[in-house]
Amino acid sequence: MKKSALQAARAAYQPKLPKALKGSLTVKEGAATQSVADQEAIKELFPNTYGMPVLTFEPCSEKASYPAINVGVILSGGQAPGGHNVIAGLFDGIKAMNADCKLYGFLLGPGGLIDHKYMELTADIIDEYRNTGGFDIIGSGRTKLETVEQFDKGLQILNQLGIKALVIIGGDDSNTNACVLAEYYKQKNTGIQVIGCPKTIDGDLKNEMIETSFGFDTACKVYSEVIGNIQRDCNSAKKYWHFIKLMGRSASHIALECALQTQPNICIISEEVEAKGQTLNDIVDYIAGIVAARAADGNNFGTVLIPEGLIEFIPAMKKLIAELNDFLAANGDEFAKVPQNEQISFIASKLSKENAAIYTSLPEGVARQLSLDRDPHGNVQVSLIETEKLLSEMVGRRLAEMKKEGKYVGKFSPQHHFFGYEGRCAAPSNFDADYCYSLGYNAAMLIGSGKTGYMSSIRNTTAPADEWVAGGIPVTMMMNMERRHGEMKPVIQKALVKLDGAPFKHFAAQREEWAKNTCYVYPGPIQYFGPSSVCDQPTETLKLEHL
Ligand code: FBP
Repeated sequence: MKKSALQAARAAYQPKLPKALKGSLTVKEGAATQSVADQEAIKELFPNTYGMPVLTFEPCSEKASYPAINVGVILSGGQAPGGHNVIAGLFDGIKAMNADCKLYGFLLGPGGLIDHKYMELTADIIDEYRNTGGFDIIGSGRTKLETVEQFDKGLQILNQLGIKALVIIGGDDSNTNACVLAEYYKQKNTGIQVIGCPKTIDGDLKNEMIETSFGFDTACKVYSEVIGNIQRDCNSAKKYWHFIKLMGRSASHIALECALQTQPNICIISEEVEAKGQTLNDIVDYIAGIVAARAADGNNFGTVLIPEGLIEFIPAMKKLIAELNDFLAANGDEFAKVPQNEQISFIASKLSKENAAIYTSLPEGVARQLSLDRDPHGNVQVSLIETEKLLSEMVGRRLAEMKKEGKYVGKFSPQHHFFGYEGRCAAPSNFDADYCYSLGYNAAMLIGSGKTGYMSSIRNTTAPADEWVAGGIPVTMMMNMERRHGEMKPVIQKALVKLDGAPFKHFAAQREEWAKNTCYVYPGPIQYFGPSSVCDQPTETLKLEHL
């Protein structure tokens, strides 16, 4: 396969490891742990994996000997830069324990385990993928591993291949399911260990013990590069307002991080919208106010960052979507027979007065999206809603009203962008390359220490890699009970943007100035070679959280 010059040079990059993972190690066990909430309920559901201690690896001089075992690995959910390095680190880690260990990859996500689709990952294959973006080494998928039938099907192939440990690389849901699987395999005395690794560009799998999920660093740097480029274009022509939607299914970490890196005129944070109980009109008024103030200074241009999950955080929209979901689930067949040009009025006539008023105030395209695009569970696919267009259209209307009232003199020409897929498979930054390789190598050490139900954890990540702290966090420690599809379930708490956290506070303290003046920062592309001050910086979010 033809390689670019950068790919060829990057293949030779040796990711950095924390001190403890560079040679022989010993495990230090902390005190027994508790789940973050609902301790009794979680303990009852996880009698074999609850309360385990936090583990820290420390260097030691004694060389341990490990048996040759077979290990399986699964990539679960959305792609995130660095996944290949987790697998490379895992491979090198098990080979360092015993050269006869073997690694099997299950294909296209958890479905590969259930359907018995796999391949052996040999040194030649691994070498092709070191320090590359993407999940294409074995593919990924969104099948959820959650039923006993699936666990038993998985057990068949694990036994058949002699696999003694399974590493699941995924987000909060996949790691929750990894823990349920660990508990089940332990309870059945299968002798199979299950270890999780924290992945997602969304950055919402983090807590006291997991500082960041991998991929967030690279994805945000890619988006910030292009936002910076757009800002320079915008500041050169001075004629467009750019509405930029950024991925992040639920939490606004990506939008916030990109704002910290690029200093746009406006960045909406969904968590703040929800906390303040804002309506769509409040957001539109806020943006229109800034557009008008800049126009008064002669600046008819600017940038607006919008998190992908915004719609579901606007309390009134959330209620409308919930009523639409229920109505269409019960009356889908009847709705399908309504002619297209009557669909919007048909739905409006069936909604509560309050929701009908919001529904009919939406631009037609958005109202249509809300009623048509549903996922297999019958829910609106919020990521398909073009929030960037919805907002710019409503801001345009609001500015026209303001013009009539004499409150706005200017010209408003919007441009729209959605950045998501552009960053999910980028070549991992040095931070992600090192962090992922360490997470994978560390997962191998957790396996070698006989652990199950743990998440691979690398801490102290704002220090140089040599000083990173390697170890394991019991997954049950991060859990609480939440209602999912009408049932109470144990889940890892999703980390939303904290409004009292340092990254948001830093942003909030400066946003008025960024709105009025033009304070753009142009981060430029990720650098893989060069001075450490340019190549090895973690995200602003991590730096501010660990000041
Ligand atoms: P994960 O949580 O699985 O890592 O995926 C994150 C994400 O990239 C979101 O930002 C986005 O909303 C979603 O995946 C899109 O996924 P898909 O391409 O499968 O629709």
